[in-house]
Amino acid sequence: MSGRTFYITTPIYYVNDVPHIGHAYTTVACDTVSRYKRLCGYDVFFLTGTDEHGQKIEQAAQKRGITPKALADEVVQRYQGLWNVLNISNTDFIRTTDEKHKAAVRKIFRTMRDKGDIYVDHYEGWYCTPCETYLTETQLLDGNCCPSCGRETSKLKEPSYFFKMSKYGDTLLKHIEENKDFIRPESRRNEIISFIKEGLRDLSVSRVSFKWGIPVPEDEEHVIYVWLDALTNYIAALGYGVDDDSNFKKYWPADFHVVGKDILRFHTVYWPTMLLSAGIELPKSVFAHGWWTVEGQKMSKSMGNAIDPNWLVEKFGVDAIRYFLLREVPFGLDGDFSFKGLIHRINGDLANDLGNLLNRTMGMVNRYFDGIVPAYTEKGAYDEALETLVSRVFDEVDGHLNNLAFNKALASLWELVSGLNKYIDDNAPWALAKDEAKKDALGSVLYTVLDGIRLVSLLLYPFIPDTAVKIRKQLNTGLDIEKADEKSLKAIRKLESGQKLGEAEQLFPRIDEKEMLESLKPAEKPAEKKEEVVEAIDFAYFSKMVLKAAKVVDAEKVEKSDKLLKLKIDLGGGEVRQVVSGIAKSYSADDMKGKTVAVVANLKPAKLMGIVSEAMILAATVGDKHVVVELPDNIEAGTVIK
Ligand code: ME8
Repeated sequence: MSGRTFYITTPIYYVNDVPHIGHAYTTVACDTVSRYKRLCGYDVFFLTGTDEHGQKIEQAAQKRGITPKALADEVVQRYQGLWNVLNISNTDFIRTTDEKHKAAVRKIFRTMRDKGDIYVDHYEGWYCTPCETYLTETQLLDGNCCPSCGRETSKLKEPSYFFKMSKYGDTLLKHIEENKDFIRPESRRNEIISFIKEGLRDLSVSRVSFKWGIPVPEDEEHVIYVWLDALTNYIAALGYGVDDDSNFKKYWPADFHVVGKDILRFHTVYWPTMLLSAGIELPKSVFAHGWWTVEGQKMSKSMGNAIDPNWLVEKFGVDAIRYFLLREVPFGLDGDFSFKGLIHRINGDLANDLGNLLNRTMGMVNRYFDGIVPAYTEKGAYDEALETLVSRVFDEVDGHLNNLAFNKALASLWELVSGLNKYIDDNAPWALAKDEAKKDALGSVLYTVLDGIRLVSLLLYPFIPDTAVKIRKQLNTGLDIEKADEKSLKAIRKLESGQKLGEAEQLFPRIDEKEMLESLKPAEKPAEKKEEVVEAIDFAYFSKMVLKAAKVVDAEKVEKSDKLLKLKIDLGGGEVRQVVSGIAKSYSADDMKGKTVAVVANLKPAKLMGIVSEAMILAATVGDKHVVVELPDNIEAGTVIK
């Protein structure tokens, strides 16, 4: 070990969602750099983990009727299982419910407070009582309505600790301007610079409106704000805040925090100002990668199109998925996951270019040398050009990987794959084989290609480790990939001669595109099953609900809302009530007039966009479409439904 260290992190993922290819992308990318750095002799610490506190998780657990910790314990296994399936070589997996994490959060909070950077004030925000969520002004719909339930929110004030983030704006700006690599890619850097230049505000860093979190030291009424909690994972995993902080001394500052563009601001404004306050060195680089869509659509739980990577791996193999994610788009840009694109990459790059190179070479060594690796005895006319290519490709891959330019690194590596295929064509071993006098030349050519394949396998290893190992098995080399080091990495003619090749095995069988696309028809594609646990209620509970037939006597659209209709309903016995209903995308006011509908008649009145609603019309909901529950016209208004 050279003593050089390398520390890389993924975000810690929320446990109120299940892993999809977006999460897999970041983690596979970090794994690739980690493996490459280890190959170069670095002592690597690669961290991933889960973010388990906060109101959203508390609510998700509540919905399932389990504790937040039980929910986290369950979802964490999905992440850990997936990282296993994807061959992720992380050094540690941190959970924000780990004791060492909590200790680190308490320590950083105390350090910031001791510095005089934390004070008590009031947090003011828009609060949706049914959803129990604070919302920012920009999240509100139609004035001050909640984006998830449509109900009116109210302005609430609660006591909160604040972090004097504003104090560090200038220092941070200077740091960003002086350290070009601190925020990457460049376009994102400019975005953050503008944001800071607008002036930083102090940050509310505690909440009293929910309980699931780390209590503020010495004031347990408050829990620490989730982002302060979560960001601290990067030093907590190294032992900051516990007795043995040798890893913190050894690996910090991080070489890369790799994140999606969605959470760049937290990592390049909140986190560094926290560190400045706590007197801790800043990370060297935060890299924000782009966003994946699936077949052109945003991935989301509610759309049910978040593809389960486990299923993808089962269907296409782990290395095809790893390769596709890293090859398809530049790391800082957005990308689209399509099955067509995936199949093209598999058939083109992996089966054709790489697979054929290995197959045809193994075939010729079997044919002309009984499968024994020949010796290199004669320099050929094309050898020097190939040597130059090898050297260039190794240098380029190194440069690209140090900049997280995975797609460029793979494009360079494929130049070597193509270069080796061309080397075979130029030397035409099949012609040399016809002349016994050219046996040495033939052996040297095939040796050079086999050794070239060994070199390719070294650079493939960080990206698609299983395939690299399979290739080495077929070469039957005793050289250990993991024992390579930077200096000898690109050394040529290291492959042994005289050993028998291993069994030939096709690396990536070609996929019949039409057949595969056919087999992926909707039923099978979006694999993420939604698990809804429905709580059983007893009859007494049900009978508290009063359901009645009602006649719609009048209806009009609510101005400035594309979702709401305001209706007057007759509930029999001369009782007419006003109802606001979110069905305007499916029904016009005229459609509704005269209908006999089913309503919940004893719901507490609520205001929607400032208009009082005194009952609720029942409807079947499919996406944002509604079909109201209609009753035959001869059912009288006010008839009870049981
Ligand atoms: O934000 N395309 O967790 P999270 C690309 N807990 N990457 C995607 C993606 C997509 N469509 N969807 C998700 C959190 N990601 C916080 C982080 S860190 C201290 C706390 C990846 O579960 C991407 O890396 O919402 C993104 O930043 C991350 O998942 C968000 O994961």
